[in-house]
Amino acid sequence: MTGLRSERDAASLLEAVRQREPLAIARAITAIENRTAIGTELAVAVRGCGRACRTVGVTGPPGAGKSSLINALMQDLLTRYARIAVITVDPSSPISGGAVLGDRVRMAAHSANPDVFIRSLATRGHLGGVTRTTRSVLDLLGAGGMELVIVETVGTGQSEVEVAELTEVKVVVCAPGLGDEMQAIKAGVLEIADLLVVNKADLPDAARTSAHLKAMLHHRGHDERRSILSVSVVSNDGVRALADAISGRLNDCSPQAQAAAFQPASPRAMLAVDVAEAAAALVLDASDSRLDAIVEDVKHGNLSRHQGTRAAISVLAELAGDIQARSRS
Ligand SMILES: Nc1nc2c(ncn2[C@@H]2O[C@H](COP(=O)(O)OP(=O)(O)OP(=O)(O)O)[C@@H](O)[C@H]2O)c(=O)[nH]1
Ligand SMILES: [Mg+2]
Repeated sequence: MTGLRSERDAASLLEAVRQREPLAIARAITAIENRTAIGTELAVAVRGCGRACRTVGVTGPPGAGKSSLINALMQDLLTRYARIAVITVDPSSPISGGAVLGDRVRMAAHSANPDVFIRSLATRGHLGGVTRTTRSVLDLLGAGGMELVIVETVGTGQSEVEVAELTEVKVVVCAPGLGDEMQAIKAGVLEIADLLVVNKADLPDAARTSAHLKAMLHHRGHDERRSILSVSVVSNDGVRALADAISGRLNDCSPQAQAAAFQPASPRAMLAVDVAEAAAALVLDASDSRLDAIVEDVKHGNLSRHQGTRAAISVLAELAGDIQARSRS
């Protein structure tokens, strides 16, 4: 272990991340997820490092076969990218128990490979928090020397689109036999797709699913000739073609597009991220009896989390005023 004296020490943890130690990377991600003081410090220190790695988003309805597909693509992708990380983000559930276990099992074939890092993010489902945490984790993985990061998102809502926007190439996976799976591909998800995949092509209904998807593209005014890739993890058909398509898309990405994947949508969004980080640091570090009281009230249910947040913002505003007044005198 290089210089990892204590997991409490952000500088030594960052050094170990830069030495590509998997344990240090895992610990640093936990700190970022839990928004501890060290996590906040790390997030600031690695900001922008995500530009060092290429990024692919894999998204689609639950059970479409996203994890199985990533597992099947891995061997091929490892010939092109020396170190690969897979992170699973489930914005819809606070604790993604079953899905996480399933993903682990499906990617078990690669979990012993030192060049593959697999991690599920237990996002807390805060507004904007999913995106911010994922962005910081991508930065951290960049600092840890990953060449490719694959982000799997479960769910079909707006936060999924936001997470996908952090990646350069977006793959949308669907499959037959998911009931009303097309309904699950809500507006926005289809629009962001660079590559559309119908997985489980070995199932009899796969052709109908492809036709349905094509009709839906047409209905929404998309170029219906946009290719839909048919893949089966079971028979391995189309897996190589999908790996080629992903690498091809990544190679086509201009450096500007790559950098844009790491830019918040607007300067105001950037300010929002910075304010949230500064506020989080203050809440964690300030010794203030009013903040302590709010924490207790939320803990005991006297205030809802929302009310607690509003109350904390008022206290932070007063604290910020005090700091300003002191710097003026
Ligand atoms: N027949 C068939 N089954 C598949 C194929 N790919 C995956 N499956 C099965 O589909 C189920 C779901 O696969 P997952 O890889 O967990 O799907 P997922 O999209 O990652 O699921 P969540 O992470 O829970 O949203 C599993 O039982 C897989 O074995 C395929 O190509 N053909
Ligand atoms: Mg999965």
